[in-house]
Amino acid sequence: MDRIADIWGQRTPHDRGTVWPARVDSHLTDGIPEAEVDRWVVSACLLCSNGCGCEIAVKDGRMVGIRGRATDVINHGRLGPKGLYGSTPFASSADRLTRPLVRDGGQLVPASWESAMGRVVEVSQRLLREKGPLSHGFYTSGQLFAEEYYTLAVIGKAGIGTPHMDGNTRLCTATAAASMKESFGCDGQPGSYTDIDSCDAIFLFGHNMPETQTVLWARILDRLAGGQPPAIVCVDPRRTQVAEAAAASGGVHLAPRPGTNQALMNGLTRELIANGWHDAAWVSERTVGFDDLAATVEPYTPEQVGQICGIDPADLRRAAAIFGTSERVLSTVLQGFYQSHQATAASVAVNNLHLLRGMLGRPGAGILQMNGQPTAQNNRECGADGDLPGFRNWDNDKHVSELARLWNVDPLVIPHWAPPTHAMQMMRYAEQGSISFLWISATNPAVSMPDSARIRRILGGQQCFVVVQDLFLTETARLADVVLPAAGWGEKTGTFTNVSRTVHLSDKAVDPPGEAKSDLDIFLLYAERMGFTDSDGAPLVRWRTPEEAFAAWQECSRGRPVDYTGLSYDKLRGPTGIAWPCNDQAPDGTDRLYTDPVFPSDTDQCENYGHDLLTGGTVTRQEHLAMRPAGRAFLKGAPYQPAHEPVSAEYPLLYSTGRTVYHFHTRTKTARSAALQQAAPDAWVELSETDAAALGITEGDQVAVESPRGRIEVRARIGRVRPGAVFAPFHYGYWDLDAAGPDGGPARDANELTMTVWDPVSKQPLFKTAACRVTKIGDATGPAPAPSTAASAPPQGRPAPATAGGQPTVTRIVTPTPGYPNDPSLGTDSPAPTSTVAGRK
Ligand SMILES: Nc1nc2c(c(=O)[nH]1)N[C@H]1C(S)=C(S)[C@@H](COP(=O)(O)OP(=O)(O)OC[C@H]3O[C@@H](n4cnc5c(=O)[nH]c(N)nc54)[C@H](O)[C@@H]3O)O[C@H]1N2
Ligand SMILES: Nc1nc2c(c(=O)[nH]1)N[C@H]1C(S)=C(S)[C@@H](COP(=O)(O)OP(=O)(O)OC[C@H]3O[C@@H](n4cnc5c(=O)[nH]c(N)nc54)[C@H](O)[C@@H]3O)O[C@H]1N2
Ligand code: SF4
Ligand SMILES: [Mo]
Repeated sequence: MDRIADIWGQRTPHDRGTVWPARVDSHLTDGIPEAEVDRWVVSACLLCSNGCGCEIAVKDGRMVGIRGRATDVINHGRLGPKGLYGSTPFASSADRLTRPLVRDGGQLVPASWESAMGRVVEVSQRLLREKGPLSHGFYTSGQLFAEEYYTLAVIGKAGIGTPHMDGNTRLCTATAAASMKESFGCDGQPGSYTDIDSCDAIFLFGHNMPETQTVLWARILDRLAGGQPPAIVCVDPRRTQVAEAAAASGGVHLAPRPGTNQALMNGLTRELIANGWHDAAWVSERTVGFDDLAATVEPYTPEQVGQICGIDPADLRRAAAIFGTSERVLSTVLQGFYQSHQATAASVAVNNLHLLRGMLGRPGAGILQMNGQPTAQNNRECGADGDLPGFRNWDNDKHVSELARLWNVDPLVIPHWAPPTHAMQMMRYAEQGSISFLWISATNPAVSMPDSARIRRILGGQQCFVVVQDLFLTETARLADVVLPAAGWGEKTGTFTNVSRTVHLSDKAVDPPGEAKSDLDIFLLYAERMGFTDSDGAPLVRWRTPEEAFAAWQECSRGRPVDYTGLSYDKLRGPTGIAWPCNDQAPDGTDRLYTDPVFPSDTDQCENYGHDLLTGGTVTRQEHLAMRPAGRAFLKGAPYQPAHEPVSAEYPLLYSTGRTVYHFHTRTKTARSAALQQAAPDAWVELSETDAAALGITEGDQVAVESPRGRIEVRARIGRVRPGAVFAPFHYGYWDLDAAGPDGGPARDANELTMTVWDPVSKQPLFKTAACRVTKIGDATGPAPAPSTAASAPPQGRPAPATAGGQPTVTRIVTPTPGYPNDPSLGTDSPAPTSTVAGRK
């Protein structure tokens, strides 16, 4: 099979309430036959948050391919195009970083570890002496392993004592975490992928799952092809494959103007209440805040919402009826909400819909506040995103003392006098030079942060010493003072956790190139050279290996909702990943949370006390106590407000950005796979037919897209975005175009145009709302370089250039060995029969 052309692969239909059949996808590079593979090494795919269980093929000390694990609860053997074609080629790429680099006379020159780390430690110690801990900032990732985040968190919080630590998870799933903290008291995914197997309706809120979690979408496609298929409801301003499935399944496509989600959500909530579809008894027993929510949404009649969002009121009514009357509804939420205006309020509104109907904690009734990056969840758990490890509350002295005891340090060392500094604020401090030491690991902010020209100025300036730890000399690494070469996936061991709390182990398969070291070893080296100690003068960081780091993290998680104590590396080498909490009470893990349903909302248990969703104002401990949560969930609302940058005569179009199926972020891995790179070789912008006609633009024309912050020049795709809006992929920086970019030819990075604004609660920057104009600057020489297989395809009925060219992959439909968690004979697909009590019907 060519899995570039056939993104989701062969259908294996399954009926409502049955187990998703297994299908094993594999791909070996250069046509190597399976018999010639030396070893298969247990792992999970690291190219999105789906976390597909897999094995890495090793031959002659090289990673040469990948195959899915039939017995894994997440993917039942399947892999998507990125996993198949994009997982391994990066490793043997000729331009891997193999030695540290230091800046000398303006140039980055190779150096030994001794001298590179020596320089980092020298600057770090000097600044600690002269300016104290607040001079230090750490900006990390959603792509390292749990062991690495936990080590970094301990170094930052107990070694240095700085609150300036965050991850690119701020750009990614800070709102997922925030929405769960606001509604349930704590981060932790309520639902499970198994909910797909038994639901009657699936709502996808701002989530282009067919391109961004292709294997999860295959699970939905298989339900749609089986008996009693679910209705699909799509909330997205583009006609994505989700929207097409909505039309085909008797569901609805709501295409709101970008930036108006909150009005739409208020309309859905009002309809639910007005029609009496909520479960009044459950709501009064299990939640706090109904009356305020009902009053907040009252003005949002379908007609009013239709006006604000530019949708048909009848469609809103129909979507609400599907939510209100289906027996089991599953919702997923992602960047169309998290990166759009009023992000936390709109995502909390999805939780509200479920709470109003008591629609969680039982099979098919689930919420998936999605993640994007493969290990975003671990960063949130381990606290390298600024939060305290183990979902502890920085504002609760009891939680801080627990950590101080665990680490044997003075509680006063652990920063907890104010909320942790979020990434955008850290960049501001670095701009001003108050942060004068910034350590960036496994992220490429010169391309991926909003208003990227400003970010490049900050990182390239003299006011801040910048360390970058990466696999490649990225756009960001080029601006650094010291570059540290890291080992990547398959070259180191560690664990990570997917959207549905499922933990996988990824074993080391091959050695990293040259002198590259694992991120864990780099952090440990820094800790050792800095001489961090605990209160008794013993080394603060006492672990040396990934497994020892995992054990330390397990101890930290003990007794918290995110309990890892029942896991071990050996257990994780077994047939499948395992979902937390996993402990003495739930030794096989937990498929679904809140089956009882008791929420971690009590004042001394919760991860924070909550916020006003409109302003971001914090709820105090006293106010929280006064609400007497007693294990109940919170219903919280907010009125709709227009987005920050309205359209104008000068900038008449709404600008939004996002992804294509074939690339991962700034393409450091996927552009090094020939199949993926050829499928989407260059940037483009999608325009509606209406706007294109008005602007005199035809398919493939060269256009300038401009906002008050910048300009890009790309090809126009006459596409499937709603009139009045445009969509640009953000994957295309400059690393492979030395002559282009800010110093040379025209820019093409979507973030030249995005703005420095963030959600008041989650502090997630908004990549999906800004104003822009589009002008034709050159004639087409052919169609735009946009894939025609997914949402960037031309409108229906228009000719579509074929996107194809993947090397052959192999697919086998298999029956897993009896007894495995996804053995059809077990009837349900649950890794944790002991802890998935059916709960309330
Ligand atoms: N192929 C691929 N897969 C990936 C990734 C990748 O880079 N490439 N990255 C991973 C990561 S880190 C993430 S975070 C996820 C992201 O996954 P998604 O959130 O699914 O991807 P996006 O394309 O960012 O945005 C989703 C949709 O939001 C819509 N949208 C834009 N503005 C609005 C709005 O105001 N309201 C609504 N309702 N919708 C809007 C867009 O039209 C788009 O289709 O994907 C993960 N998977
Ligand atoms: N306009 C716009 N901008 C966006 C978004 C959007 O939708 N629109 N989405 C945002 C989102 S959701 C995300 S997640 C971010 C992603 O943005 P980035 O985090 O910048 O994306 P990546 O390109 O994945 O960068 C990861 C880097 O880590 C390196 N790396 C990979 N593995 C390892 C490892 O094991 N160790 C080390 N040290 N390095 C490693 C890679 O080479 C790469 O340079 O972009 C955000 N920016
Ligand atoms: S769905 Fe995500 S985790 Fe699974 S193979 Fe594709 S990129 Fe990898
Ligand atoms: Mo993300």
